[in-house]
This record gives sequence, structure tokens and C-alpha cells, in this order.
Amino acid sequence: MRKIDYHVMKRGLIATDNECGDTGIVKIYGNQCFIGLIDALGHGKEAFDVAALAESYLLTHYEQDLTMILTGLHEYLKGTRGAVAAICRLYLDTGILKYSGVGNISIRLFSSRPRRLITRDGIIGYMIPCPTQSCAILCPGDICILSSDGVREHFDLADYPDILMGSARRITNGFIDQLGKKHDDASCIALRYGI
Ligand SMILES: [Mn+2]
Repeated sequence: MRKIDYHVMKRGLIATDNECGDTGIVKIYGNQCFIGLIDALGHGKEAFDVAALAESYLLTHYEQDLTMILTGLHEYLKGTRGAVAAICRLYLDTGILKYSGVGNISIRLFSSRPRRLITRDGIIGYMIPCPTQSCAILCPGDICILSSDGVREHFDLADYPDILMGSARRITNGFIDQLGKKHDDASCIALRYGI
């Protein structure tokens, strides 16, 4: 089983711990690793409350099939302002990464063939398409980054030559610090596979 280095970082628009509408979790169990990043609509206390609800749902259902988790989360968040989320399951022995998501959480792989993993449009708790699951494969050394729309997505790696270097903690810090937008909550999960 290959090792991973990961880190979850969030920064609220309003600088108090209980007012960030973004949240993320990583759970390792057996030879699998579940990763989830949530951005509740808007920001402040109301968004925080929805993000906390979503996080509690993921923490109790992360072993389920990904599409089942999104369907269940959608039901669970009905009546709230809603959220967007991306969830992944990484198989630590093979590098297989299954992923699914609704709304604009970005999932990117930095590897020999950097690419963006596409998820579907919608708002969890309000309206979602029938969730689907896709698959990618990580090779040792590859880095997977999940980020909310509070983190600038379009940038040239040549302008940030160090941003993928060092520990997962350092990488998340770089994404939030150097690419974080000033007018939204920002969050990022970095995972380096096979260290
Ligand atoms: Mn946002």
C-alpha cells in the first residue's frame, strides 16, 4: 500500500472559525482514502451551518458508493441554501481515483499529463443531475488538488514555480495564499500520492 501526504486548509472571508462556508475532510480506512470538499452557497454564519451539516453527513457516510453519497447529501441539505461538493475515493494500493461532484469545486491532477477532472453542474440541496462517477489513475508522485471557487483556477504554473513543491501542507498554503480570492471563502485539499 502506497503512502500519501495530504492536508486540508480553509480560510473564511470573515476571519472567524465558525463563519467559513467551505469545509473539507479526508478519511483513511483500510486501503482507501475518502476526500470531500464542500462550499456552501454564500458565506458567513448561514453558510457555515450548511457546511457543518454537509460535513457531518460525509463523516457518517463516506464508506458508501460516491453517487449514493451525493444523492443522500442532496436529500439531507434540502431546505437549506445548498452547497456544491466534490468527493473522491483513492485506492491506495492501485492509485485508482474515483470521483464525483456537483457544482464548481475544481479537481485537478498534476502529473505527467496535468488535467482537470470534470464534474457536473447543479446545487446540492436544490437541484442536481443524476450523479455519475468517473475514474482516473494516480501514479507515484502525482498530486491531486481540490479547491473551491474562492481559489483562482486559471494560472500559469510558470508564474508559480514553487507552488507544487514540498509538503501537502505547504502546497495548500500556497494555493490559498497566492491564488485565494479576496471576496469569498477559500479552501483547498492537496494530496500527494505514493511518497
Ligand atoms: Mn465559494
